[in-house]
Amino acid sequence: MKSTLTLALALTMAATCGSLARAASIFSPGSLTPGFSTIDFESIPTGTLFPAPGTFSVGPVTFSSTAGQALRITGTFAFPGADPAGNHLSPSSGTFGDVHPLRFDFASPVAEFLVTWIDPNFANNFLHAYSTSGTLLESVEVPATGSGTSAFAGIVRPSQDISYVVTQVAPGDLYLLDNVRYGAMAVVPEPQSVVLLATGIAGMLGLGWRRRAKRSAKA
Ligand SMILES: [Ca+2]
Ligand SMILES: [Ca+2]
Repeated sequence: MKSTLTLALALTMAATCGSLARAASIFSPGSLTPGFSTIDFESIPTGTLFPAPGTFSVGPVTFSSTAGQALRITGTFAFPGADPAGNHLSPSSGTFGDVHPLRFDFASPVAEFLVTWIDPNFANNFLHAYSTSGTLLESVEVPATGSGTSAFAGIVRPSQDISYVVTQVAPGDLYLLDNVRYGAMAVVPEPQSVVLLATGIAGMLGLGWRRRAKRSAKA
């Protein structure tokens, strides 16, 4: 019985260790699971202002200002580096003096996301991922690629536990967001490992049943 328990434990570990490595910062769309969704803000006319408290939804994602300020869709910048194109989300009413943190909520928790952060001049720009209960799960720092550029930043998790994301802005750094990519697919455990694990458990249960049956036959 001990050996079958060891086998089951080994199978469980084999099934989960690959996915634990997924809890990580990512800096490229290629690191997302294929089939992810993208919000590119192209369906909202340039110049649209969402007045204070600044909240709106695109599909299952709700964007809001953590400071209760206005949000605006602009089409001003097309910086190289990542992939900004067309419209993007400005965390301000349009005057560059009131840039503030943004929050985006997923209607149901996701396992991974990636954004295009436009104009990261300085270090200390972050994206913080939170659970449904408001626990900080993980943070990623946006690469400071410099004025007039854009950079990718995101997080992949071993399970679908990211409920919302909040930006942290480096003091004095203006920024915009575009191409909010997100995926609900968590690859834990891999299908092959599930089959192996199920086979191991079934075998263990069968062995236990046969032993009990033998014992009761002897008694
Ligand atoms: Ca866009
Ligand atoms: Ca900037």
